Amino acid sequence: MTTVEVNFDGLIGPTHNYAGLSIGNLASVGHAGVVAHPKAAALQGLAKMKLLLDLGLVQGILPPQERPAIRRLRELGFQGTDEAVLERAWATDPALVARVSSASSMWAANAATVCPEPDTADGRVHITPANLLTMPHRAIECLETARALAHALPDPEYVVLHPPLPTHADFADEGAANHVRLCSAHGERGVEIFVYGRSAYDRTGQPVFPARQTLQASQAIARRAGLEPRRTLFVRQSPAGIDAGAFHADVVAVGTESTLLFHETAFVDKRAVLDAIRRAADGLFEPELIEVPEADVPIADAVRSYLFNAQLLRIPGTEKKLLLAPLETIEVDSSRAFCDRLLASGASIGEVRHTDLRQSMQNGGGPACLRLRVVLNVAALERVNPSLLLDQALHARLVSWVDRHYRDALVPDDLGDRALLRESREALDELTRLLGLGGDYYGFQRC
Ligand code: SUG
Repeated sequence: MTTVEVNFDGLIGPTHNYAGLSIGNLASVGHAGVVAHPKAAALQGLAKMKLLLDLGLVQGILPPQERPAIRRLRELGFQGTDEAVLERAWATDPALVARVSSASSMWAANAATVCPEPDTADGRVHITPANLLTMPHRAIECLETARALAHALPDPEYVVLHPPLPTHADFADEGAANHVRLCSAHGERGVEIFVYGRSAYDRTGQPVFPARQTLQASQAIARRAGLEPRRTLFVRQSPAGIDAGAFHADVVAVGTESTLLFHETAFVDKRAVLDAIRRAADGLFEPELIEVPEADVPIADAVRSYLFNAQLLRIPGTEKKLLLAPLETIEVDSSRAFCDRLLASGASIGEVRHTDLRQSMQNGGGPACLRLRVVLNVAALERVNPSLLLDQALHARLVSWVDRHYRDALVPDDLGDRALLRESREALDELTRLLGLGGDYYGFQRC
């Protein structure tokens, strides 16, 4: 039976801005206060989705979340009409308003962890929405994420949607950005690699920047899915990498099928990790482990270029894999030179293409951050909500929707503007019709 990878990309929301919210994410902090271009951002995201669609892949969409999240401001004691709540919060605590206004749900690699059906105990896809509790602006995402996933993948016969993990720092979870699955082909049993930044039980050697994924969270996700222990690995991301700005594992490693492309500094005790991968794959497939040495691409360049935050894709009808990398990969000399050598090396990666995602990149989100990979067999794919699968007509409608509703420019000082609240709601209200989400999808529609 054919099994495919469906990429659900987060549609970039109308409040996209640079508020410098993510300590440890160098791009986010470095662009704090810069003028953002929400319309350009959303169009860049849609262009990437269309590129994959044109290449013959199945492309899904996750809607943006309701921002500003007035609900959160009310939980924190602000009262009155929605406009008054926003204005009062803005007058007393603009930093809080920035935290409830981020369009951060665009980075769908942090939406959830997906364990595909060939690996799970009951033969269903298991999904755990990420609690994202390390960053306050992201911790408000998970309930609406769960709602979006339930709309996209509504059939429990094929997909088990777990609740997010408990809301405690011991179980801090950032989703698929810290999870790689290797296999011979998507439909075959694979090896699932969970990369964590810290253990809740061991404070030694922790990075200065936040380690957002715990070992305990990763273990719980694997347990829920009933993954086979000998095919499941828990490996620690190097604290030095986190302190160099690799705030998620997908900033230093990317994998698909039997190929893992990783930076020399990605993991603690690299040799043991590579041995463990080979052992876990034994009898299933021969892993292709492509290491990028620090001497070739220094970690600082890897973080600047987001070489590893590429999408590694199998395009139907082609023999070799495609690496879809951000434009910045060409602009950083060492990454560009590495890609040239990679293509000449005889590895299974036969093409590198580049995509312009500058608006997202300036907040630390490359091609891989913007998508949640969901591996589905034919029967499960038939049960996906078709309204959330991109085709050319929907792409054209979404481009027109962005053109009509999004601002060209936005700075954090605009976030207290009641007009932005109104415009965002008008946009999202229309979107629920475009995506068939129903007239009560967003909280503001239910009031
Ligand atoms: O969580 N940036 C996101 C970027 C997430 C990238 N995802 C992956 N690597 N998978 C984050 O740090 C910045 C928002 C701001 O500063 O306004 C932000 O949230």
